[in-house]
Amino acid sequence: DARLNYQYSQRADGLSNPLAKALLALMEQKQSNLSVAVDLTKKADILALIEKIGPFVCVIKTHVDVIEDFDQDFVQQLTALSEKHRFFIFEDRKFADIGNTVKLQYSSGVYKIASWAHITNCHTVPGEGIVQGLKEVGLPLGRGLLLLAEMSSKGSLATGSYTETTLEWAEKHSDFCIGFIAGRRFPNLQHDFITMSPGIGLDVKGDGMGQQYRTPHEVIVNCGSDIIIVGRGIYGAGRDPVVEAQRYKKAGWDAYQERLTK
Ligand code: 5IU
Repeated sequence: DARLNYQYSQRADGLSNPLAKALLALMEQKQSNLSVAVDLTKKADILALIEKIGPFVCVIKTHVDVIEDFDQDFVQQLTALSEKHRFFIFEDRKFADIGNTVKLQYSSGVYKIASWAHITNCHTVPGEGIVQGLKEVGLPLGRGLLLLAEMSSKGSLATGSYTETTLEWAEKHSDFCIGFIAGRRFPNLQHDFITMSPGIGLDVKGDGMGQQYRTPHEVIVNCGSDIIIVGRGIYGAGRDPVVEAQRYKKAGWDAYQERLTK
């Protein structure tokens, strides 16, 4: 796959979605392929963490349904931080219902995800209608979707023909699907896509609940992924998030540089 030797910014031509192009350009500008998963439960803790690590990331990944004091003020502050530190917001919602229902879940309710999250994602278990439903809401707003082609957790059923069909739907909806959550780049696709990989850790191999960690070098150099997603490796107990964010940013960027010259 020749695109593995392209710079992120050079790959913008291969993706039609404007958000995807902007993300690739930003990664090159900030020299960051690091996304941080901020799985904390208090608004103030999340915002304080993002204020510290924002300069080092291209994407902040949220799970807003774990925030105890979620409100529209959180959304406003998060949006302000994304403009101040220049990162994109990815709500890891993992939609998993029929098209009509996910349209409502994406646009409405308490969270109104489509109104603030640049990127979200979905399972493909319900069939292609889930992509169609989310696209009706997200595309006019300039949003992008990631399909869960694989998961990092042990025993995941997203493999084989499930993964293959997921790739077909991404090709078919490449105006809205900007890429995949997966542990590796998928070769021989017609369009280019951004691959984002969770389950990244430099110090530990797992969490005792099925999570499996690999290093930035392994996923970016050996497996061709584009963005590393790191959670507890950065904000976990006893860690200095600024030190760790810089460490993972460097590990991810060094791996990308190594890939370019391979
Ligand atoms: N996440 C995974 N694996 C996946 C998908 C999402 O770990 O396959 I899709 C999420 C869960 C968590 C973050 O929000 O990515 C990883 O956090 P840790 O680095 O703390 O394990």
